[in-house]
Amino acid sequence: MEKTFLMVKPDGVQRNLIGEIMSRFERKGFKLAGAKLMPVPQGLAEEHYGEHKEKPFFGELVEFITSGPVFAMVWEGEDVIAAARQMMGATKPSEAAPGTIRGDFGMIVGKNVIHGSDSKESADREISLFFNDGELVDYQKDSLSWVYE
Ligand code: DAT
Ligand code: MG
Repeated sequence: MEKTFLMVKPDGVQRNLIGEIMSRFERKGFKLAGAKLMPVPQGLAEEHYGEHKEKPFFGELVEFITSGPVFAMVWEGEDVIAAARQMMGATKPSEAAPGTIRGDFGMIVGKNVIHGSDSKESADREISLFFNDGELVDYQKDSLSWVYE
């Protein structure tokens, strides 16, 4: 089953949105494989956002993601990477559809509440950056027979 890395950013944690966001993914039918509240050290932030290091907003992005704890999660499901991106909404909250996380809870691109992997490669990379193998749990979830055929 495909896995994705999702992270409630410091603004979402401060604004008490962890439960709301996890609830959306749970109700959708994703299966939780791991989760933790954690600070993001400078080096991890720079590596995680490495693809943006030449962008003018890189400094602010790293400063923001290290400004308070994040809630890091790994969720599993069929096409879960794309499904989670749909549920997050567009990068700019002003362009994110109502009903999406960024559309419902965000106002500006610099505080857009949630991160999610955008491809299989980034999911694998980000999961291994934030989680050790021992922190991911593989278990049977019988209710999934009511989610899938
Ligand atoms: P996403 O988070 O939707 O994958 P991204 O990978 O293009 O978007 O950018 C990573 C983060 O960087 C994004 O969530 C918010 C910030 N960001 C992106 N574009 C920006 C911009 N034009 N100005 C300021 N911050 C920006
Ligand atoms: Mg991205």
